Amino acid sequence: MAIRSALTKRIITTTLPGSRSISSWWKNVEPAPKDPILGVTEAFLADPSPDKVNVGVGAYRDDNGQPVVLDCVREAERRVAGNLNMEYLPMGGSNNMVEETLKLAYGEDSDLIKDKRIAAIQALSGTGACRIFADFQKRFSPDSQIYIPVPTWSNHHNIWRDANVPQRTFHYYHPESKGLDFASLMDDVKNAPNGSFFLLHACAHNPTGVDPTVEQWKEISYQFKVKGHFAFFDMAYQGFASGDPERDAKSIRIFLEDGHLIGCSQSYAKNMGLYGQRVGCLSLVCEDEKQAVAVKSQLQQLARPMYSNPPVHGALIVSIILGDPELKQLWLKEVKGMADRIIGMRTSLRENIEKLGSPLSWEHITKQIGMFCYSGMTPEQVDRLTKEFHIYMTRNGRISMAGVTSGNVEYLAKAIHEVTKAA
Ligand code: PLA
Repeated sequence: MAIRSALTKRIITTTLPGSRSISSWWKNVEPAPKDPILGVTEAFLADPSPDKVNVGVGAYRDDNGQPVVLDCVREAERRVAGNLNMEYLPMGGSNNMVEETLKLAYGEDSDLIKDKRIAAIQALSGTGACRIFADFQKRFSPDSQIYIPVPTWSNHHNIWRDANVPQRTFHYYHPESKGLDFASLMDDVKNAPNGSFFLLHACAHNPTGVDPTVEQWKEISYQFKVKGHFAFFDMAYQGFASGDPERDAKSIRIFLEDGHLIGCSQSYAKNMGLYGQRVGCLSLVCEDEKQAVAVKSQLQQLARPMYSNPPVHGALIVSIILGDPELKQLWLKEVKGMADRIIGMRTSLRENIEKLGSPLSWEHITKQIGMFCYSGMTPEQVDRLTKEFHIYMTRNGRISMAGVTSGNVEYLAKAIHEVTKAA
């Protein structure tokens, strides 16, 4: 034993001629900065306070603050139990799941689906779909850039950075009005070089909760047509904006009506509550079936060296739910239930802050939609909320309304009033 440890020590510290010291491989590695969203959950978990509230990550909770597994998912799991073999899925994932998923984005009776013009693969949830697209963009349009709204989901920047696609930004949010800066957005669309790539949030924009109106989407689509831009839709919250997935796909449908060849990332993390199952879909509309076959084969080739093929369990759950009309109805009801609870909490949070006599306007809490409220609080105010009240949220002032409950809304309102009343 003693001999062995002495030997190990020698191996670790010996430097052979011409080689580097064995112990020094990673000596230049500095700790990575904390993730602005998932880092909040880490800090929340480490806080022993019984009062703590997590409104950081966008994860739906019931009114008791508990994570939710939808009834339709429970039923699908019952049907899976014991019937699932553990074989690999194809590189492009479950064909059933992909087929059902495309119907949600492109429409039940979409000609694009019938004509097999959509290249689509199962992806590792929305993040994986965005990442495969970013890699595809780099590979097949190597000199292109991506235009990203200000602000956006923080991970969009990481995804396109790691895919080595240069990033540009376009105006989106107007801090004073706490609404859409439509005029500047349109200017940026017009001023971008013809044929630019744009990342658009299909609905329930994260973090602002501000979406263009139907009329504005039509104008955006028209201008994209004039400029020959490519629209990549990230649809991570289908159903969370209006409570109805069909209505929430309106932006995409407008672009399709105008004949755009769009790209789309879909995720079941939020609307089916399948967060950790990592199930989603990447799709690209092509000119014809032949092109779609080629594009799909290339998407699969991007997946193969990265993770080979996607996980099977979540895909099966989605296929079962969407493939059974009764379970699908149940799902739609449950999505609406989640969206409605969040809308109720918006009203309650606003009323509670106003009741305390806040000198500020909190109208935007109820005007904004989807999972988040972009409160307008400063990073310093958020820091105070965390330090003094054990309330955890991202430093950009984003409140995950999905974490607000009848039990914590009053406490949250008081704390927000406390840190903002002198502003
Ligand atoms: N796109 C947008 C706009 C998102 O907000 C998120 C998740 C995703 C994609 C990816 O989700 P998925 O990979 O789990 O399908 N945003 C969360 C979580 C909910 C996160 O940051 O990962 C958020 O709190 O912003």
